Amino acid sequence: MSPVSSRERNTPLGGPASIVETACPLDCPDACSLHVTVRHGKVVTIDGSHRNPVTNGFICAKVRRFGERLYGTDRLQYPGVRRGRKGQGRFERVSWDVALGLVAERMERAKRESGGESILPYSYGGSNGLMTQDNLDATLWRRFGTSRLARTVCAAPTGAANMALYGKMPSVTYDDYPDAKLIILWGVNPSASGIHLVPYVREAQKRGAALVVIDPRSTPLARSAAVHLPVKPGTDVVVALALHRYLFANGYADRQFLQAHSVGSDQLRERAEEWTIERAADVAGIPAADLQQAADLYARSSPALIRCGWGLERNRNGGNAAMAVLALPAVGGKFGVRGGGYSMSNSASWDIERPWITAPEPGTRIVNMNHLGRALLDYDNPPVNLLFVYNCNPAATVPDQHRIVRGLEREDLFTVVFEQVMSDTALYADVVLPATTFLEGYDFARAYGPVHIDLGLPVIEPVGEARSNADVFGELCSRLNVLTEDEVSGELDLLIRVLDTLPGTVGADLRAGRKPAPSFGTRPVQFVDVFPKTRDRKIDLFPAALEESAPAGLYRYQGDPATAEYPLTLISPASERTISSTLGELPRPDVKLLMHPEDAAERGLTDNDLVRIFNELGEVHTTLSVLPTVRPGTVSLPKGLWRRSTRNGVTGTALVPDSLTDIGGGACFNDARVQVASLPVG
Ligand SMILES: Nc1nc2c(c(=O)[nH]1)N[C@H]1C(S)=C(S)[C@@H](COP(=O)(O)OP(=O)(O)OC[C@H]3O[C@@H](n4cnc5c(=O)[nH]c(N)nc54)[C@H](O)[C@@H]3O)O[C@H]1N2
Ligand SMILES: Nc1nc2c(c(=O)[nH]1)N[C@H]1C(S)=C(S)[C@@H](COP(=O)(O)OP(=O)(O)OC[C@H]3O[C@@H](n4cnc5c(=O)[nH]c(N)nc54)[C@H](O)[C@@H]3O)O[C@H]1N2
Ligand code: SF4
Ligand SMILES: [Mo]
Repeated sequence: MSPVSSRERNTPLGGPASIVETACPLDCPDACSLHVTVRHGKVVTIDGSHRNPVTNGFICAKVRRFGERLYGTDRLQYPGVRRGRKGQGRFERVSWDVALGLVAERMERAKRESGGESILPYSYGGSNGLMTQDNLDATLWRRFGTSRLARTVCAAPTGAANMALYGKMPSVTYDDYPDAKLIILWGVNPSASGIHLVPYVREAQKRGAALVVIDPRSTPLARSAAVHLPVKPGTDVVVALALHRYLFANGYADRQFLQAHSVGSDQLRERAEEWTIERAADVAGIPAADLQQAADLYARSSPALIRCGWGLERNRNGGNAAMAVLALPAVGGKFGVRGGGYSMSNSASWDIERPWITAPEPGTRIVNMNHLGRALLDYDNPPVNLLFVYNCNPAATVPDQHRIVRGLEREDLFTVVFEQVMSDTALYADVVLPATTFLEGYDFARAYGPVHIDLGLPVIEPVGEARSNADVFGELCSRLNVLTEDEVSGELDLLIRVLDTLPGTVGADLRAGRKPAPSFGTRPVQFVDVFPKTRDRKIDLFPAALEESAPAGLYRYQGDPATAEYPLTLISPASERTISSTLGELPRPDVKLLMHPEDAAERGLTDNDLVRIFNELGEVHTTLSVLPTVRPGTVSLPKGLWRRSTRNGVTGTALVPDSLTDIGGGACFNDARVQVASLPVG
């Protein structure tokens, strides 16, 4: 029996024009409810619906354009086998049977000749729903004994800090922002990266809350902040330590709370000791008076809420920055009231185990995904001979682009890319497999800002011969004989298992033939309704394991990697045009490097000049935008560019070293140090 009534499935595919209610699962905190108009089986418009009050009828401009991805010239419609040079993108259409037969045969050969670890499955979030990752793919890789992947390109440092301090306790949801009297947006730009938070921040401001924004750029919300600290990227750890020192030194530390609910506050206090307001302000390149004002506001306000974003984690000091920032509400005694505490990724709030993956994890080699280039070029014992990429576009999004491309060019590497579009990575495939998008299948959208789960329905039939991850990995599992009899083996099977496992009412609604409403979690008050999920339920302010593993120890600043030759910091924040590199194939206005007027003047550059941005790893050619919306010494390019979006087919990730963060093994995107010069014409 299908768990979905035929009415739900037929409406979208039938009549000449119908409206389908679905949900956006993409890697964005908001998980919007969508209203999709379909005519003659094709998507015509995509808009926000009111079914989910957080969405409130509006969505971002990029997903409104998703139809252009569905039917665009870059869409992959059929399996293909490479016929040209690697990177050239010439493929011959083959059947799924031939393509999957070839993939299975090459996997078996790789395992026979060099062992399962010579196969590297490479994936990240993709569509980011429950159906599209960590399901049959996980079963396949585990049973086949491939290398394992540490998925660290994002949220690894902040995640590790949140786990170590609080065991990833659920955090403040959007609904409770209006209760705050002070909101600190720390390394986060909701105006681009989670637009539904903005109205809640505005509502809080309307009710008298003060806003502090800590960001090297003057983002839209920074412009209305009581205090904007345009810190030098990578210096957040010292800024946060100065706040700790101030709280401890001036009687604002909540000793009673610390005593009852934490361990390690003395060591934290010791490490903070050297960071006076003046010294931290000097290192961060901000006025000491502004930092003092932020410290006073934080010390005296309640409820005080810190939204810790991901902008502060993407550098060599990122793990300790996240530790120091997330420790602030503990020291300041900000928990225990609605609107107080911290707010981070709420992705762990539902505690969704995946009981349908029964294969145990093998003890095979772990490859950090930020070292893809090295893995392809340097690893031996065994070398990586087969790379299987899905849910990810590493040639565009992972550090050290040139090294990755050199790896992908290896003639003796067999590369499978399972993708929705002919991405920068797919161009290097030996076999390309076309994947469905979230509008062509079922998925579960999990919000990680607010807390809700919503069901995504197939709005249209798959375009061309595109197939879902569950379907394709299910077939590979059976071709390679890795499933036991009672295991989930295909898409429908998986859908039923997920429905059985989900908390809330999504599953029940669906079975009863009701249009499922988003299922909401609670609005927990930290230290009233929810507590740390650490072993002793206490906050561990000085986790011994991290003190040992972090190169300079906990709460230590490792300095700035700038040199005289490459003095400028290149950052690459989320933009309104793409989600990471998803939708980056669509036409866009000329991509520009943002630079402060002082830096431009120093280099004799003016607005709209053609420039080269370069360091020892590579060189990117774009036009220049000279504006004071970024601090001097820092320049900015959008994240997620495709190689076609710059003048020379090289993007910002080519300038990013593949070094790792102090905690969590994360990517150091914002440790790119560069020089910028005018590009001679001709
Ligand atoms: N439109 C859109 N939305 C997205 C995404 C997208 O690509 N596009 N991506 C999604 C994903 S995968 C993620 S992880 C989130 C990320 O969302 P955010 O947390 O907003 O992360 P970023 O955009 O990387 O950076 C946020 C801000 O940090 C600033 N920043 C850079 N370096 C530093 C620093 O060292 N310290 C401080 N304090 N600030 C710094 C940047 O200027 C930027 O304004 O957004 C999600 N939502
Ligand atoms: N310069 C710079 N680069 C960055 C960052 C930065 O700050 N600066 N931030 C990084 C961040 S925060 C992140 S999260 C990473 C993300 O980097 P990636 O993981 O590469 O994310 P996307 O670029 O969105 O690529 C996901 C791909 O999966 C495909 N896909 C989607 N759904 C499915 C599916 O169901 N099946 C299959 N087979 N494929 C699917 C999409 O078409 C898309 O091409 O990028 C990072 N890159
Ligand atoms: S990307 Fe975010 S804002 Fe845009 S539709 Fe999806 S959930 Fe909503
Ligand atoms: Mo991310």
